[in-house]
Amino acid sequence: NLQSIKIHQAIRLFRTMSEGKSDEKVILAYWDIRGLAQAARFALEYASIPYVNVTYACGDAPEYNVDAWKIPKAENKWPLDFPNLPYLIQNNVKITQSNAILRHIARIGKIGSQDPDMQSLADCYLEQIMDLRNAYVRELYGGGGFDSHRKAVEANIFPIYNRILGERSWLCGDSISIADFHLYEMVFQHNNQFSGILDNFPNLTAFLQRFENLPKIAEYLKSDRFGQWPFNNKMAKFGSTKTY
Ligand SMILES: N[C@@H](CCC(=O)N[C@@H](CS)C(=O)NCC(=O)O)C(=O)O
Repeated sequence: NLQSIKIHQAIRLFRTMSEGKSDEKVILAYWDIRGLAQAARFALEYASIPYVNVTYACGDAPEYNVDAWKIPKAENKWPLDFPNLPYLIQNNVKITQSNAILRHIARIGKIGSQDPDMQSLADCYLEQIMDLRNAYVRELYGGGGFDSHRKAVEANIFPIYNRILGERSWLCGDSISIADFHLYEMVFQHNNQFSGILDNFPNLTAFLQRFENLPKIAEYLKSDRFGQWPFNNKMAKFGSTKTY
């Protein structure tokens, strides 16, 4: 299964790519979890871009050994200017930063409106969703203040997305944008952890369904490429084992 391979196989593949012998276009690498990479995986699937999903595994408690990534990071064979996870390699494009990766996928896959005004709106939402993720991640890997996080999301964040998605099918209008891919992931995760959180937000429930019904996404969710990864890594306070 080319979708989930080990790093040494990926390096071999990359050499073949550089020699122009491979049809495989993109390497996307991350921990073997959904985390910061899942929106990019959805976007690659949606745009039918062939990709190889490289995963690194974190060791179990109490050590949480990260050598599987620390060692290749130190060797930096790709080479990346700022080695991190996720990273994306596509011939001469070697990038980190999950939002840069999403935008790259949107550009090469022509995802969403090509109008610059619309793309700027998508960028705005994408960063806003990243703020939500970062607030959530602070509790998941740190404070564990899930009650107050849930209350803040219910009071201040989901009402806004629920309103927007009552006015149009996707965040930016009739066509999906990269921001929708990350919003899906966040709404899905919150709905999984916080039972009933969508009760007052029917447009978010409909949005989850709409996303899952996209033919390419539906196909992916049923395929063996969909890894059924846990949401978070092993040291997280929630979602370090599969909960959906
Ligand atoms: N701002 C970066 C954050 C990347 C990041 O924090 N990656 C975490 C996993 S979520 C990691 O383990 N990075 C490996 C490292 O720091 O070497 C992004 O959006 O991609």
